[in-house]
Amino acid sequence: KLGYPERMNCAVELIDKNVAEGRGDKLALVSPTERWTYGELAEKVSRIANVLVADFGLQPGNRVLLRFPNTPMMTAVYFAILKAGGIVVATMPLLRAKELAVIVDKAELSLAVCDHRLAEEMELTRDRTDRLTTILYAGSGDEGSLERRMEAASPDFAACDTASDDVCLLGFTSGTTGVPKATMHFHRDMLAICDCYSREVLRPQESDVFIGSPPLAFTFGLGGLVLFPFRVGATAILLERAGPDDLLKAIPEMRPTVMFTAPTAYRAILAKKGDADLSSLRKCVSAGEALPKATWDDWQAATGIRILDGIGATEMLHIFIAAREDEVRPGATGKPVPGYEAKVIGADGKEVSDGMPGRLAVRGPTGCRYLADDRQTAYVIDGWNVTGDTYIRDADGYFWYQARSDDMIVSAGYNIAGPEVEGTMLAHPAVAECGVVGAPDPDRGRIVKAYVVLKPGVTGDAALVKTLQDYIKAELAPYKYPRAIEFVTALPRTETGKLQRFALRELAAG
Ligand code: 3SK
Repeated sequence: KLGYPERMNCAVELIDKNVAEGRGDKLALVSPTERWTYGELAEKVSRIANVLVADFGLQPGNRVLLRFPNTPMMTAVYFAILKAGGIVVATMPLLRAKELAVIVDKAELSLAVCDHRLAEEMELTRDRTDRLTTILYAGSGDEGSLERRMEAASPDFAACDTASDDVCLLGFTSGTTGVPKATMHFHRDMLAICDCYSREVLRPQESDVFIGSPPLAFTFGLGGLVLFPFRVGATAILLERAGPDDLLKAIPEMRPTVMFTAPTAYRAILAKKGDADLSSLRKCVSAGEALPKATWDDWQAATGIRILDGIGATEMLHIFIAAREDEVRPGATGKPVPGYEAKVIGADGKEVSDGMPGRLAVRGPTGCRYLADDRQTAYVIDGWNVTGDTYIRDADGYFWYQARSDDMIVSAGYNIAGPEVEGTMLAHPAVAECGVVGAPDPDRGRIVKAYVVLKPGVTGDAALVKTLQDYIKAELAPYKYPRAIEFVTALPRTETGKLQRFALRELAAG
């Protein structure tokens, strides 16, 4: 039982409470150019809330578009909207006007707060939709900019008396299919992910310093880089650019202790690490995609750290299956996070036996509430969230990822999980990245096709194709080997780093 009060504003719980409990002088946010204590952050949040209400007429329940790279100012605006009872609609910084206009129309947004460096695409968005009437820019230094208005605003703001089940966040996901959906989350959900996944599995301390790559617009990043540290009064490092090279530079300099990133980044960091000092890290979390055992092993060999894998979804807000450090079973995602239940179901909706593959269904304190979307009834069935992932649960209760349910390849009657072939391929010394999909085939219906990015200096020729095929046949049941292998320079990925298998499938279909 999480037992949150009926009336509660998560901005008070996550920001003001730190000040009230004596952490006003403790560092909350660090970036390459800024260092804000909890006291400074709380004051900025209140000033911005005053600007939004007094200058822009923000009312409780109004939605606000947020366009920023990961910065302290983005965090302050985020919590200001929440403190004023508004609803945040944060978007990936790289989105284009065409994509933004879809979000603006779907969420019926009239007000945006935007980093001035993203102004060009923001203005193009305004040209595409009549809804968006007001854009407040931050960082421009102009007369009407957010910072100039903050100077004139009061540092005190009484938090809106929200209900704990008032919506505070609309999380947009285009998933791996490309058609955007908005998921609604409550004030209490923001705390629930801290008090379930973070408190029970990650177990951070006040002395921890968090770092990572996911954008705050992606709820993986929001939880890992803001909510989890703030819930325990820890410190978060925010990097606007957080690719492998940026992390490799920042970690030795800034000495973080907890890192959130995705499997691709772990592999890239290992490939480029050299003698970089990563010794400050004590916990590393991976999500966003299945973590192949080969990546887990390589990271442990290089750093001594046992990566905490997890599966989350924008629909669930954060991670719902994971394993504590002392319970990790490499290659398995883990067990349901305390507070959540999970099961594996067959096509008839009934639970399948342990060891059998089926669709993952999960329920807990957070869950899917799509905004005006027919797909709600397919996602939530009898109170269970059916996430679209195929899993096997073993006799010890560990959940083993197989594939996205639509990524299973049926070839000559065999069911083959593309990610299993990918994970095995990645353990080959010539392979840097790999994506496996079904390609149409007149005889077998589909064949397994692998798109492979090679490590620098390796030549992709017919001999290597044969070597890789023989290698897979030796490692996995031979019917799973990729009958077609194509060498490519990069794989198509979503902005959150997930492999876009639908794009590979289209490519494979010709
Ligand atoms: O979508 C995901 O992969 C995810 C993972 C962890 C936490 C949150 C999310 C949305």
